Amino acid sequence: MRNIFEAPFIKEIADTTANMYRLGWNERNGGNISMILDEQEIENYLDINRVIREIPLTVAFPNLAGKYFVVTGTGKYFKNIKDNPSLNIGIMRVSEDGSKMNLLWGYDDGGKFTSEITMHLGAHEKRLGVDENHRVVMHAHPTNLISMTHVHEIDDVKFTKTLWGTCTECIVIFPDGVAILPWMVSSSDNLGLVSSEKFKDFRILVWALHGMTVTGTSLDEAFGLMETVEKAADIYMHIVNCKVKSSITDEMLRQVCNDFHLETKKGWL
Ligand code: 2HA
Ligand code: ZN
Repeated sequence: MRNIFEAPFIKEIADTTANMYRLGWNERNGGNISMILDEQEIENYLDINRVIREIPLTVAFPNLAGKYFVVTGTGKYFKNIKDNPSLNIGIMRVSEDGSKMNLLWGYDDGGKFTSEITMHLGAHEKRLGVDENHRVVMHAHPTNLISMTHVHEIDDVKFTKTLWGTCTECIVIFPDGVAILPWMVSSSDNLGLVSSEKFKDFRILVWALHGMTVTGTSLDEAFGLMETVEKAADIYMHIVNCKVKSSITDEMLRQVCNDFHLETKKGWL
């Protein structure tokens, strides 16, 4: 067996979470990440037949049975993952009936997966339905994005168009737009299930007065979506109370879409 602490997927999660912490997106235990792993990717590093513990889920996901995930732990701090990955993250396989997670590695202190697990597994299920290369769900609390939800209308089209309007690259990075949900109690199955529905059509979901969840085929891709949305929200918060003299119009957005061959949602432009 190879040393799992040197596995590329552990190193990548550790580096990404440290970076997110450094950017101020993941205070205390804020935020969570889950990533699909291939069996071939992990069997060099751990015995996939040795289940340490079974951890029940509150919502079953039979469509994900047999899939492997690395998931950040509930109550754990992103800033601590790099120095102690096996305490702060876990590797699991979804049980045959989809009602449990079989722990194969990690959560050394008896811990378990993030409190947002229903949203994570629901998002994985829905994104896999539209993109077989989908792998990552990433949730964080970026300051400008949360600030924006205090002062902006909570509406998918209006919120997306404000973000697209802040700087020209936005529509290039997320032509499929941003979904936004009004405030709801966090870490609940209800929020998880309502959120999952949004991931049928979107890679980016904002929770008003809470934060943002993004999905992607890699940690880099998900991170890139998050930093682009947060950058746009930062610009918005800088200009919202200024006398604006120049803006990106729908016609300009249409020109970008033509030149870059981008598809946005029907009727949004
Ligand atoms: O993990 O971010 O949404 C703590 C949270 C809950
Ligand atoms: Zn959160």
